[in-house]
Amino acid sequence: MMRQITRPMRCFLVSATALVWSAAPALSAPVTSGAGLGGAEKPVIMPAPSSIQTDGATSPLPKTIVIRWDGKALPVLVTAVERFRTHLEKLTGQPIRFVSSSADASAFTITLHCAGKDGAFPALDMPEQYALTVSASGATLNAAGPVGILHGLASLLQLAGRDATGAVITHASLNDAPRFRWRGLMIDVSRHFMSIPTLQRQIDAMEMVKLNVLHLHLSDGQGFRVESRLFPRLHTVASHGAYYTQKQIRALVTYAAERGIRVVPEFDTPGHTFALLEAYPRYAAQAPLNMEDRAEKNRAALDPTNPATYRFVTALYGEMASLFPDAYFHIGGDEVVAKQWTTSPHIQAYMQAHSFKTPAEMQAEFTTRVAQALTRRHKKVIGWDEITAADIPRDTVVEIWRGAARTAAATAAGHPVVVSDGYYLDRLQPAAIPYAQDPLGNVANMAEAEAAAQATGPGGTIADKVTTQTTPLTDAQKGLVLGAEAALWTEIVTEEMLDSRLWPRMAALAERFWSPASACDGQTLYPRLAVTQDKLEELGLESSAHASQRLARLAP
Ligand code: CP6
Repeated sequence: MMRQITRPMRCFLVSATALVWSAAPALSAPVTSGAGLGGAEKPVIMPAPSSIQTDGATSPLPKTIVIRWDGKALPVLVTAVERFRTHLEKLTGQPIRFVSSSADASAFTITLHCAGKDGAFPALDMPEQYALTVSASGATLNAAGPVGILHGLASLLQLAGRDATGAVITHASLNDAPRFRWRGLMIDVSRHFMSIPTLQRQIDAMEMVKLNVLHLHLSDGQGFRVESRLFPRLHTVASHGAYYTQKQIRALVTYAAERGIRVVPEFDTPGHTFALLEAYPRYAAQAPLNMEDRAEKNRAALDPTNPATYRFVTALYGEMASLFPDAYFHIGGDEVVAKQWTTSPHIQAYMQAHSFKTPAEMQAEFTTRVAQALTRRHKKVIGWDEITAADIPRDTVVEIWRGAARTAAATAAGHPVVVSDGYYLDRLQPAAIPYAQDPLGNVANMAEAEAAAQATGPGGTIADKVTTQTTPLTDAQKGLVLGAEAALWTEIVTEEMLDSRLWPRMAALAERFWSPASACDGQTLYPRLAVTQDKLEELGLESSAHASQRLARLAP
């Protein structure tokens, strides 16, 4: 584990890596930062590509590199290549100039070939595969679409680095494509607001590890976070002063799109609506709102019997649906507290009049009506798994969070699903635990996960901590699993903590969601995460070094 150290503040991280190594003597395959160890070891690319051939040999990376466009240079790719250049400068520690041609026939040349053209925004069905070859004379990157080029550039960056001789690049040949089309990260910006630069840093890191969905949980009991022109009290009152303007949202969506990332907005109803009801109390199931008990912030719910509630929700969703261009719109639907409805006389009477036997049946009516309004606006609807407690339209996407058995049930009923069960990163657990959890419900590489997690301390084995699918999914059910999402709930996570709470564990999940199950190597997970974290920090993620600088400023 001898890497070139150019900045003294990195020493701590390297020694932490060394500690992981000494704690896991069974690990035998050396892991390097991708370049600079005399050509003997495998480079680290996270997530692991579907296939890679490399002998570990490296070439010096010159300061002037020829970029050759084999086909049209789409604007999104021109900006991506400029971003790649600045990243390359950071990772190699030398200035780099890109030129379009060179008199020197032996100049290092990167040839880019993008077969397809881009839609305006990334989408679930965009082609993402790419093929990348790096040799002494240069690199060739072929992709079916622009996002494939972005993924190829992310891999190419991880093949670059520096050693005692200077900037180097590792020779390799990759063929790569994602296992799942939906590879997300959900951030709760209601409980703790996250500023735009903080979200941009997450998007930058997501691009590096080939995640493609940023799901923003934009409303909950603690705050409504988007400017609304139709219902301005949502940002003037329900935000408690912390919200994104529509202009900021548009810019953020564009920022993400340039990096191949979709933004899926969530506006949680009919539960988790305390903040919204502070602004518009007339839609509350229980009036007046209980302002005394802080637990009430997770309980207050909309009144589903009031026609005005539907007019409000569908108009608000309409406004937000046109602000966010993604085809998918998340309506929440989680954790409705039944008592909010069952202890209200007029709601009880409504349930009886409509023969709703349970609150869930009444919620299904709410979900169906809201979903129909969104369908008219050409949106596909997604909600948390509670929405399947009673019959709802079959094409409603279900986000699973309460156990793999619900993946089986929802797909058996014909719903597409996104799995976030097992992937809650606000929970403090070692990366190996969520990493061992497969989106299809079974545990991949259990033996390896066990070995990698030996240092997880007391409290049983990995097998105790992950949920296993008792009945394997059929092929038809597997086909309905669009992908998976890590979730970061922020009741106890502040903006200052966000980067360190999410990363590098998020990179482990990015691999779980992208790589073939067979390419997920639990044995080398921790050292590979350390290498990846170093690079993410060099590219701008807030590091422990930033945190200690902040602390140093606070010192007397
Ligand atoms: N907030 C909302 C939450 C959670 C959910 N919805 C949550 C529940 C249990 C755990 C973690 C998060 N904090 N709106 C459930 C989807 Cl363990």
